[in-house]
Amino acid sequence: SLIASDNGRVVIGLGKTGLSVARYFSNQGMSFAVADSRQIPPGLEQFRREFPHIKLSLGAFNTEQFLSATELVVSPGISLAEPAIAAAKAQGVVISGDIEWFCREAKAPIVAITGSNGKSTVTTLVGEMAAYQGRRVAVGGNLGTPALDLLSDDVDLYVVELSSFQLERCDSVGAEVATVLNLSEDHLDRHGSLLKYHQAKHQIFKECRQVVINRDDALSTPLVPDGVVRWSFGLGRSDFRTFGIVEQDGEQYLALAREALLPVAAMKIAGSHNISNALAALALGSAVGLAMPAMLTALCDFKGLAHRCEFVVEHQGVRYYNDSKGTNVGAAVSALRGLASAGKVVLIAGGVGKGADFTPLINTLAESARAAVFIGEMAPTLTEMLGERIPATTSDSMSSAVKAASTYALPGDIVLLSPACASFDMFSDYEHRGRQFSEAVMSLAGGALA
Ligand code: UMA
Ligand code: ADP
Repeated sequence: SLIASDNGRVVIGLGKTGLSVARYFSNQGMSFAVADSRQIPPGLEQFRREFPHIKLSLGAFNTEQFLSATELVVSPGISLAEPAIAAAKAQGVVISGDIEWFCREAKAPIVAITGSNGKSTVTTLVGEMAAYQGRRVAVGGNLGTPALDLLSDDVDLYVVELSSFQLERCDSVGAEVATVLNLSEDHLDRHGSLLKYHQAKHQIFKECRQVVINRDDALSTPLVPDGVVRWSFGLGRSDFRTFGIVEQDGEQYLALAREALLPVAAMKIAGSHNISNALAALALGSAVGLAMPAMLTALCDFKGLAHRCEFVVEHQGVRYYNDSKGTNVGAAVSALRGLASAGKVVLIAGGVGKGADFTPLINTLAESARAAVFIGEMAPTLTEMLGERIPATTSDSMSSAVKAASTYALPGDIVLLSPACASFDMFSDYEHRGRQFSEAVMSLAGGALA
């Protein structure tokens, strides 16, 4: 019947992903319906314009609709534990996501990148490397353009950043090369445990032809058959098919095996985590046949992405850095460590904690920082955990946090926003949070943001 065919496939979520899935199904001439638990989802207006005749259900999910479907294509922002979805899954309804469909359809090789931190940086870098080489590359996924919107016959290489939520609902990626850059706690509120989060991330290796392993993080090592080609990177010395660091005349170089490739100082991105990101990008690029000169030129030119340890301004001898994308404990710890060699840090942190253990952050703060300013939901917990080990205070807005931080900072110090938390208790997203920080800093410094 007409109703049954409408209900055959239900696209759940009408954000960026839902819209891209709708476009894809519609281009394929496939029938589908769409559901979103919100009354006014972000993609609503555009959906009504592009697909006036497709059935759309808004508000509380309808369990009957999901139970009678053949497949639910679930957006990453929605948990599979959502009762109506879990019930359908238990009844044998197929669960998939946009990445499953993307991987089935993509004709060109895929570079698939996940990890707790550094995904966007490495994805962008590999994309730039491929572009310098003259490849027709498409870059997106969890970063930027949704994967299905990248599909085109003109593309000869896909570079996609994949989140744990996208991977958890993808059966088989089939990448040319796949990597889990690193693994530390994140999103435990959704995945329940580090093990589940680890399992979701490792889905990226399903049916891949080559892997890139981080020698400094055992949790990045995949269980894959012997025939799969292995590359690796790490901050130690390197060997055959491995990227690492060598020292020559007192200077550090990025290296392949024992061969120095590029002085670390020639790159514009700083911090040991970014050296690691550069090596990962070299390994991924090599796996898909990019030539060294193109890759090294891209590494030299890359200025880093906004909101990732981004330099804002120097005011009264204090340098201000915006690391608003530092949204988990591992990221904030590596930002703190990465900048510690350049000066004492006053850290602004806090927000939505996502069920993480903040002990590593508190210990790093107590060991090396000048002071801390805590914001958002996690502020009371962080204040209590830190105790009297270094000076700390709480602020209820970004502008007062920046003011407080500037009072603690001495000439030569660094004020760093690296929240270790999600932003949605006080801001619409990490970019909004980063912009508010930069604006507050600039008004403190007596200038306006360019
Ligand atoms: N939502 C509902 N009801 C619904 C559907 C969604 O309440 O029926 C809510 C979700 O709970 C969530 C929000 O809407 O809070 C967005 O969910 P979505 O799945 O519709 O999001 P999209 O707009 O499709 O964006 C998603 C990714 N978002 C998430 O995974 C939360 C984007 O990554 C990604 O860029 C985009 O697809 C294109 O691939 C963002 C992100 O924060 C940047 N990712 C997380 C991260 O990087 O840590 C994983
Ligand atoms: P993701 O896309 O995984 O969130 P980004 O490249 O956007 O990663 O970087 C987010 C933040 O994570 C950075 O601002 C920095 O604080 C931290 N970071 C980046 N690369 C690494 C890394 N290799 N290891 C640990 N932390 C990192």
